[in-house]
Parts: sequence; structure tokens; C-alpha cells
Amino acid sequence: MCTKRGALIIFEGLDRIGKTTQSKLLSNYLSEECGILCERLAFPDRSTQIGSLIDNYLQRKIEFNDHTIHLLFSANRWECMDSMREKLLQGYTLIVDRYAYSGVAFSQAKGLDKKWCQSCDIGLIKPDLVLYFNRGIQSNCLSYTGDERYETKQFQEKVESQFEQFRSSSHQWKDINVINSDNTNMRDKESIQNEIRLYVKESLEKIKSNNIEELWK
Ligand code: NYM
Repeated sequence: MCTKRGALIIFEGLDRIGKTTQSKLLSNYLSEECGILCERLAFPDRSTQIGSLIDNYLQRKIEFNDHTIHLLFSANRWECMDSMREKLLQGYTLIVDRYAYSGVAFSQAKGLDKKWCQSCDIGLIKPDLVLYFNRGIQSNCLSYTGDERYETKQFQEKVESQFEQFRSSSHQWKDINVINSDNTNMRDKESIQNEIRLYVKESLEKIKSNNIEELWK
């Protein structure tokens, strides 16, 4: 029997911008209302041994230098590639909270070289769709009071300007504006979800073969 492969759909953006809520809503919608095989994952995947090192680093329990932690984030993606490829070929659509774009944007915000950052993730599975949660650079609607590393307003602004570089670099990249047009409030969850569903539908329809491409090649 010939099964069409699933799609790789990535949610990207700053911390606390609503990616997790929206990716869960999408995953439930696809599996429960559309009957589409679907799984949701997140990077970092804190359940693996490498993920546990990353978790300890983010919680400030251990230290790594910036290059080392970048490599660990990348390794954490690579260790999942075989099972992700297998799932896609079985027909599962994978909804993934963060991917290599976060890897590059967060490390570049710390001053690491872009080419070096990207090189570690060359050859990962190429996404069919990247939904970038965008707040508009001027908005103050998000507040950062978290305890994890990186959760400060100042650092998030640096990350945001690094994310910008990807926006026009790929036709799989779609901006989801999470702030209302008056720039004062978050848009309601339903309208964001409806916009996401349209992009996802379009992306699923475009998959015509089982071919899986490689990222940044
Ligand atoms: N992060 C995430 C990175 O710095 N590099 C990466 O490659 C990835 C995938 O980890 N602040 C950062 C972004 C977040 C933090 O992610 C934890 P989350 O989605 O809050 O679990």
C-alpha cells in the first residue's frame, strides 16, 4: 500500500508568545476533527540524556560555554531525526515546537557566527511549513519574568532581530501576527488558530511525493 508522507510543520518565535498553546490546538484539531495521523513534539526534547543536560543548563544548574550548548541543542535535534523520518514516511504529520531556526537565532543573539551556527543543522529534515509567531517589533504585549536563561526582555529583543533574517529567506516561512492591529493586545486564540489551519491545509495539499528534503542544502 502506498501511504503519502506526513508534513513537517514547525512553530517558531520568541518565548511565551503562544506557540505551545497553538501547536496543541492544531494537533488536536488535525487528529480529532480531521482524522489526520499527527504527533506533536518540542525542541529541546528534555526527555533524552542530551535533553536533560540542556534542561539543567536552562535552569542554571550547570554551565556550558556558548558553542557547546549550541552543539547540544543541535545534537538533540539530530538524535530525533531517524524516528521523525520514519514517522513522516508512515504518514504522520509532525507538529514541532521550535527547530533549527531557534538554534541559530538564540546563539547568534549571544554573538556566535551565523554560518557556524547553521552548519550544525545542515541536513536535518527540511520543514514543509514554518509558522513564525511575530509580535511586531514595537509591541510591549509580552512580559518576561521567567526564571530560565534567556527569559529577559532585552535578550528576547536580540533574538527577535535574529529571527528576522529567516522571514524572507524561504517560501515555507509564514508570519503569524499575534498582536491586534491596534498593537496593544494579543489577538484571540481562535482567530490565530484559524489562520494557522489555512496555512497547514495548503501545505498538506502540496505534498505530492514521499520525497524528504534536507534543510539548508
Ligand atoms: N533554545 C531552543 C535555544 O537556545 N536553542 C535551540 O536550539 C532551541 C530549540 O531554549 N528559551 C532556547 C529557546 C528557549 C529555551 O525552549 C527553551 P522552550 O520552548 O521554552 O522549552
